[in-house]
Amino acid sequence: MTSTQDLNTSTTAFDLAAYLADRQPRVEAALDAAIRPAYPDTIYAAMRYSLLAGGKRLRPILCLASCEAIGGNPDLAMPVACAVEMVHTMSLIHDDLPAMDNDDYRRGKLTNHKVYGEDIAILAGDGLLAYAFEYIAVHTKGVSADRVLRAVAHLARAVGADGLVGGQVVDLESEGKDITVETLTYIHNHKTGALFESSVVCGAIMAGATEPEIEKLTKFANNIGLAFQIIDDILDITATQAELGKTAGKDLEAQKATYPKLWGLAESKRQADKLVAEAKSILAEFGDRSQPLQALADYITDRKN
Ligand code: GRG
Repeated sequence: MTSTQDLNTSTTAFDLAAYLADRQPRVEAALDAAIRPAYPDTIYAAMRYSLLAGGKRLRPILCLASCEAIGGNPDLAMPVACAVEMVHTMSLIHDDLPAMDNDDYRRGKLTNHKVYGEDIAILAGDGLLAYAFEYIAVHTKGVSADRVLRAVAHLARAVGADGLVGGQVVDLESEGKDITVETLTYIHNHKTGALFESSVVCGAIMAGATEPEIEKLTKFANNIGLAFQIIDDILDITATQAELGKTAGKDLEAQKATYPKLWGLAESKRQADKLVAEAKSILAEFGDRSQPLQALADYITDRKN
């Protein structure tokens, strides 16, 4: 078996920049092809506006990397990878609405409701959410129906009251209150972690992962999901609007509980690094095929936006 030390060394050798330079345009092209302009023009334009506005494409790339980690051809996972990005994008559109976080900028551009109005922005989110599931069901090829069904169920759970929706509700109810670290972690495990988990697990399901493999990848994804959010809280304080592509300092302004508020900046970074180190060690037995996932885990704590 490959030791964690060996994997750490080989991760350093892995060229993440080259990997991303290959994967990001592939994901962009697949998303562009997934939703074409159509009638009614406004709704398709609004859906495409946010879906194709850039973004790191971290969730779909994790999905493809997870499929590879199990030995699958990443093409098998492209429809579910696109679906995950559609769900993520719709959650950003709804999160930015005046009734939620009320943001003017996202991905370096005006938010969906600022361009198309609140009514169309709500419907653009709804349209993306519904289409995400249709897209998996109709466009996944070369994967058995039971695997497709399992991925659909996993992603649906991540979206609902036990996932993003539940996390958002507790977040809204916690604004302006002193909350415990347990409540903050609940919010982020659901608002952010659930979709990371589904991205990784659904990619692995496409490749026919075994139950023990799915269990390990779930733990890996939960760790990197939480680390991602801790870094997000740090960047909200330390990065500029130009770097983030969205308003900086929003958490302080909205009196939101954050990890830096509870732990301070240095301890928050230490906790994120610890979660990523643990995540990488979980993948030790997956060998070299997990190099992209390992490097993506490192990227989560090293990123600047
Ligand atoms: C899912 C039905 C349904 C409704 C949405 C609004 C809402 C319920 C949930 C909020 C979810 C949310 C916006 C969580 C924050 C996640 C997060 C850290 C986003 C930033 O992700 P990045 O940095 O963004 O990966 P890019 O733009 O790079 O994709």
